Amino acid sequence: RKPVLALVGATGAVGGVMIDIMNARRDWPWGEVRLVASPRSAGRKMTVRGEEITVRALAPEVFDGVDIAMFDVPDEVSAEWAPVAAARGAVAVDNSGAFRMDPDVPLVVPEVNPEQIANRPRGIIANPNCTTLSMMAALGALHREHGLRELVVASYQAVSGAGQAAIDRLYAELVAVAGKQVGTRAGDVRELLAAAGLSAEDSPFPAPIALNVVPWAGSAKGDGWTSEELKVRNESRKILGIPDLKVSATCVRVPVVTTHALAVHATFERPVTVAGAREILEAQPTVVLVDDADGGAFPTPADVVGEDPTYVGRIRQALDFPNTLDFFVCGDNLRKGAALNTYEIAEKLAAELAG
Ligand code: 2RA
Repeated sequence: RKPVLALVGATGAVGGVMIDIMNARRDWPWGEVRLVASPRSAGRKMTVRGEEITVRALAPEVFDGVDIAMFDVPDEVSAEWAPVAAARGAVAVDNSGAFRMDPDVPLVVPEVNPEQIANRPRGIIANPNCTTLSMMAALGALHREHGLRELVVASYQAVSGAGQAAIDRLYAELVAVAGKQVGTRAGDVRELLAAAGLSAEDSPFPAPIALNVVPWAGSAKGDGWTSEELKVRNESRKILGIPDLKVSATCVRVPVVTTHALAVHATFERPVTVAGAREILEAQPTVVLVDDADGGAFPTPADVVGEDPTYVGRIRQALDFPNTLDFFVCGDNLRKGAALNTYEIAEKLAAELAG
């Protein structure tokens, strides 16, 4: 029989992108798709590949007969329910942060460490955080050839990574500043937001996000670090299989709705050339190279929204560091950064079941 796939969190933002991805997929290995959400959203009807499916409420029995259950839900929901799905015989592919650093849960990027899919004693596979994921296809390919030793990263993260409230806030702030001559005087963006009734206390961001950048993403983790910065460090080490990789990240929120960008400073065991890096990245099917800076060609988030591959450009050999490349990478945080990578893992599991 063909495998049964469940999508938990079907009515959420990433769930919606997941359904778009499923609708566009050429190969379709599934015998049945079940859509699952909180009891509040249960009963809604959603269309997957022309078939209207009624969303079921999350409960243990929805996993009976399910082979693969994809979770696009908050950490605490995954922490409770992914083990329930696994206990009922499904492999849970989880896009939350609940299991990523569990030594008994592989953290998988299919084009980097697909062999880890088989190593799942808890019946759970984790999907990386979108910030880390955005650079993994490129870094994994370069690491295979040159041996990555150190990684220094600055992120430029889209607000959709912080959820719908963050998207709504950016739109509201943009309306408040639209058409105004601001930015010449300290404090005037804050004054305009206050005048529009947008109080700082109600914002998901610790500073204005319109006409600004905010060097803070995620939650405080001590000694000045944020959760996003520590995820970049811990997850990069685990995915690439380099436990002692030296990593330092600064995660910044920018007024972009979708697509994370990262400035990457990657140091390898051996000297690397730009030409050599281009050859490696051109051979990596899930990377698109847009790299003719002198001709004005480089990736920007606006060009990458809705795209499956990650885009790389501005590749430079760092002038004072012979073993180091600098480059800029953009990845749609809701697609490869979340739904797509999860679905690609599910597809690999379906192929495994088909033998
Ligand atoms: C963010 N990486 O951008 C997170 C989303 N998981 O906030």
